[in-house]
Amino acid sequence: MERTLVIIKPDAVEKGAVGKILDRFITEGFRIRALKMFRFTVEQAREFYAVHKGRPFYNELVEFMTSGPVVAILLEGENAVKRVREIIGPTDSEEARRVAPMSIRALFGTDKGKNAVHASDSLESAAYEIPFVFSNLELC
Ligand code: RTP
Ligand code: MG
Repeated sequence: MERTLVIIKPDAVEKGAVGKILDRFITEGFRIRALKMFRFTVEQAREFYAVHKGRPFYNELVEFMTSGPVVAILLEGENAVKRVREIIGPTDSEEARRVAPMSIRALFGTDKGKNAVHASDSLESAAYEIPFVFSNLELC
């Protein structure tokens, strides 16, 4: 069993897509082990996405991720990291609509920046991101 972190980004929360996205992961067979809504501070978003420091889109990404509330979900399942990345689709929502039309980013994202969801891209990222967002007491 693997655990991975999904964050429903401000664009998808604003659109009212939280329920549909949660339902998709449950239907795909994952167990929800933790769940909460919060709003990142600029400092927290910079740290969460520290791996992208120096990239041209970094400031825009931090601005977007702090623009409204997000919903974080800790998912558990077999091969969860890879399977969740497949279910969310490519980073660019427009590309997702071409190559993976049933993916979450195809269905709920707008473009390369506003792409509805984040998901850990490796076990190593998940090990950084899960305790960043959830404390021990919040895990079920
Ligand atoms: P994420 O970390 O959010 O799950 O997304 P990802 O792995 O598919 O993509 P990554 O390369 O890690 O990029 C992180 C987020 O930065 C924004 N981005 N904007 N304007 C751009 O060229 C650009 N490139 C990336 C997206 O919000 C992306 O999800
Ligand atoms: Mg990433």
